Amino acid sequence: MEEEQRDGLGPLFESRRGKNWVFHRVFSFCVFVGIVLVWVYRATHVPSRGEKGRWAWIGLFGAEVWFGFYWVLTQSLRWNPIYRCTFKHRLSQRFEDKLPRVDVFVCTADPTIEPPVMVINTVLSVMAYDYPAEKLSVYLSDDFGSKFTFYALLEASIFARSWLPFCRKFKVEPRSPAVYFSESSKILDDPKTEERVRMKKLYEEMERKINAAVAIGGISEEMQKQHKGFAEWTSMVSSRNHPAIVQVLIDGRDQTECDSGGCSLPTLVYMAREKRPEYHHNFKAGAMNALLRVSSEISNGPVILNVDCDMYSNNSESVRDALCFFMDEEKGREIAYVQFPQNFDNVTKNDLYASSLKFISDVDFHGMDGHGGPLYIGSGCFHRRESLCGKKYSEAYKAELRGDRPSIAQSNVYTLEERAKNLATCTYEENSQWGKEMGLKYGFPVEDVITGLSIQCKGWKSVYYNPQRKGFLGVAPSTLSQTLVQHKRWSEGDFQIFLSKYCPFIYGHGRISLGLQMCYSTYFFWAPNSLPILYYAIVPALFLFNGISLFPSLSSLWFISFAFVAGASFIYSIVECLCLGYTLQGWWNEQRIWLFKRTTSYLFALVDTFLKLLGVTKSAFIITAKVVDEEVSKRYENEMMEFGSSSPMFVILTTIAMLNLLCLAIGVKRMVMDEGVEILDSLLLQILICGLIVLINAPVYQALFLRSDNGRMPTNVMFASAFLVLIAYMIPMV
Ligand SMILES: *C1O[C@H](CO)[C@@H](O)[C@H](O)[C@H]1NC(C)=O
Ligand SMILES: *[C@@H]1O[C@H](CO)[C@@H](O)[C@H](O)[C@H]1NC(C)=O
Repeated sequence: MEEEQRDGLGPLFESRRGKNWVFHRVFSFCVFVGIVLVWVYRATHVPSRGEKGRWAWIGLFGAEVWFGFYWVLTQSLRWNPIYRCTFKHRLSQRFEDKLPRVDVFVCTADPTIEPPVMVINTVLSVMAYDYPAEKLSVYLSDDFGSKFTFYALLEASIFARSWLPFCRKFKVEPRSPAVYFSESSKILDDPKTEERVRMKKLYEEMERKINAAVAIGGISEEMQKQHKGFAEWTSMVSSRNHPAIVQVLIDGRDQTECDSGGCSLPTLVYMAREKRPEYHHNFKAGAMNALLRVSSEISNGPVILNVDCDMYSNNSESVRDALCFFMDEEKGREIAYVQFPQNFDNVTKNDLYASSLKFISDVDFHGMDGHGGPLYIGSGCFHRRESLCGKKYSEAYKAELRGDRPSIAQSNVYTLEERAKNLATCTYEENSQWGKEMGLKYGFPVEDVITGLSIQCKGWKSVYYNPQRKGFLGVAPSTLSQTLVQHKRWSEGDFQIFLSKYCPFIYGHGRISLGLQMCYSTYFFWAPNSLPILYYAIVPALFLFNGISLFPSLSSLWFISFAFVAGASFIYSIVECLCLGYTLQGWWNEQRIWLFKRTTSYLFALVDTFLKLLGVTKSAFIITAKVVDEEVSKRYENEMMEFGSSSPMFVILTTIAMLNLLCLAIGVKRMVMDEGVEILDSLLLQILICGLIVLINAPVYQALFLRSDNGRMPTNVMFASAFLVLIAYMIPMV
């Protein structure tokens, strides 16, 4: 007992430094020496004027200077990793009756891409947090203004009355009913679990009703009579043109509202902010800001959790975890947000599209945490309301997570809804600081990253919490084009930030540490990374074809510096991947997607950014689809790469693959025939580079020549690439 009391006095969280940092620094130093030697070699061996390959050489030098520079930046991510753990029992001991209110924001934008059933599963999983219900409020922002999403949420509000007590009684985990019932099929066979079977039936009945309504495209009159909210959907309402809709589906203040176990329920609110064609809606940032205002009127929780509609909570204690950071007496007050990693529950065994983002979540973000805190990545993130609303950090700041309930909260639901609607209109933000100094920032495709950066620049810290058992699980892209398009959007948004006045080296100068500025830049430079990689993937091959050497020969001592830098990086990445729990095949897939992203997504992002700067095109926000057809998902589960559409990105991939294959085969054959084997000595590195690219592209050749299913490479892509390869051969070798 005594010990427990003493234990209750300790900090609410602890930070631990990574173990291998000394080794890593020594290793980095050695690689750096290797890189410098490569530079020296390039600078001292430029072919003289008139000699073939002079310009190609200078280009390679440029690429290698860039790689070296970028490599230095990435070292910041591994320099000082920090790992966190929390003590939830101390939180309960000290604060159980003083816990702050928490508002959860779930955002959805399109019911065809994000089906209502998926959305309400996420909503139910967060409603079921192990947290006092009267202090929990859940808001769904529906940017499509879909009647079906509203209907689904209404059904969920009814289902929650049985689901929440059920979760408490059986300590259900995870608390997304769809996931729970799909995973625990075995438990359900147990005859003792009658109640679970009943619950499952109830869930399936709800799911059926919602899907049926969506399928026939209408909601029965009878159903519509059940709730006044349906009256909002007059014939004038369309997804792009409708007034603000705010409906409080469960009013948590109402003592008579309780679940089947007699306990109170969390507040549940549906919001579709006003949309008018003549007003720009600012995508998700606009929705979040409307939520910030609407929630301030209804519950005004000082802590906000933001999740995407496909990211269900996989741990009912995550709120308490996050509060351990905010409420720690000593270090809590400077923390503005607690970011959880984005994890996914539908990644295949070998992570075909490298969509688990393991490096980002298991390496990079721990590194950033050591420099002042991770990025805000738009989902699975707990915020202090004040900092999200633009408050600067100051030493004098008292970290009390009180936040009064809005006085209006005394009034009846109808008044509340009307007040809230006025906060979600198109004109509300005119001439205000919203989108600039308040709330999420407008004008950037990655509104979350820029908002996180500006919060950190206001003096706040952030924390990365990556527990063993993941807090949030979402749906990863499950086709190649989805993956590439998603990365195009990210890299484009990040690069735009770099070019704007928020460039971390300028805006962040003196506000955040140099290490953190470097960490941010590693993401912001994704797009420009494409050019040197593309150069490396094309030029050595073409010169190999013509028998011109651009690298030191095997007999030269300089060879060692190239071999060391490449070899050491490869081995390091294999070991790191295996430590992170990848399979060897998974590592190889990661390398492939690494190359694919750089030659397509990032290139397109770069081009689009410049077109936008020149005013040729405008931004658009593409949501990655969360559903694909059955045949496609079968191929995904079998780890068969999905091509199948005539995307210009695939033309580039195919061109690079074919070019390297032909150069390697024809070039090597011709040289050996004409000049004997000795010449290969001077071309060895080029052959290795080409060979590696060929190996990595194995699935592309397969899709081109061997497959007959619908996921193979379309014929027109093949012809377009063949044409491009021909053109490439006509480039004079200078
Ligand atoms: C992942 O999710 C997609 C989309 O819902 C689905 O098609 C695919 O089968 C899932 N894959 C796995 C391995 O669960
Ligand atoms: C999700 O939660 C369950 C427990 O409910 C756990 O067994 C599982 O490992 C978690 N998933 C991940 C990816 O951590």
